[in-house]
Amino acid sequence: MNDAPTYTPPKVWTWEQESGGRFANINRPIAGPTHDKELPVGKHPLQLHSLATPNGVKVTVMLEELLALGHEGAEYDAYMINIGQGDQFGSGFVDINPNSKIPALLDRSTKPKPTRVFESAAILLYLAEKFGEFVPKDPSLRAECYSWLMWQMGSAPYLGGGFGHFYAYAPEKWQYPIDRYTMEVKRQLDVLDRHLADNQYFAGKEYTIADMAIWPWYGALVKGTLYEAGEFLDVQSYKHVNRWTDEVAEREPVKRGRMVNRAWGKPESQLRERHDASDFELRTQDKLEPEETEEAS
Ligand SMILES: N[C@@H](CCC(=O)N[C@@H](CS)C(=O)NCC(=O)O)C(=O)O
Repeated sequence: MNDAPTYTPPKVWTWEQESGGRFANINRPIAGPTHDKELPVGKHPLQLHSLATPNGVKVTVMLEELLALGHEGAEYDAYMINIGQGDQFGSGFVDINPNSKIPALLDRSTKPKPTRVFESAAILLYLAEKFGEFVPKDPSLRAECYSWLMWQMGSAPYLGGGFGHFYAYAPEKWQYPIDRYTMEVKRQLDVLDRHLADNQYFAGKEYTIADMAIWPWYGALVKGTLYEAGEFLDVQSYKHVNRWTDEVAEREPVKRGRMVNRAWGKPESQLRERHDASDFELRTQDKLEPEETEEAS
């Protein structure tokens, strides 16, 4: 056990100071907008307001997968919400997601009024239903797909809010929460590994929205790109998760989807706003700001 000082909670908690650690500046105990800001509106029916974090990537991969299948109605404008600067608390964004978190989608094609969708799994299900894709037709396989989709939504907060927070973002390293969440995340990886030992994808032979939801989180984790925790978690030992991660990563729509609303990494991997399929060729950051790219290299 560690010897961190213990804390006696007061009778009633009050918000007196930032709790410390990375991202502390965007944490608040109240909801609602902090400032007035309209959202931009593009030319397509689907308007995505997001960022290329794992939750954001789920949706851009789905949209690129739908477009790759020829669904023209899935064309979309993707605008960037900079969560580090508090864009998620602007009034226009809060109107489409009262929970102030990316991703959020506005479908302007619906009558009599546009449809807002927030929570990444709700967006995946909305798009799957709208276009009739990426959810198995067979009821048992569909149940399997939904089960893994909801598994991801329930499990990732332990990975991000628990393990990631205490291992990478908290102001100090405390053994108790790191042990607690490392144990849980390794258990989760073992759950995935055992399932993928006997299944190509989460719902069997068919690639579905369950894979799209799990891949940006657990795929990044086993490749060591999340929280720089690859060695600590011994991610290479989860062989089947690694096999599946590599297979999904090879898909062209996945390669495109992960670039959208990305504002970090190699300039050629960043398509900060997407309005057209040609943007992947013409509007990545190396093309928009070639001088910055030269300085960075
Ligand atoms: N359950 C939500 C989680 C969304 C979420 O946590 N988004 C993060 C980025 S990955 C965010 O917007 N954070 C900003 C904040 O907490 O203020 C979903 O799956 O859509």
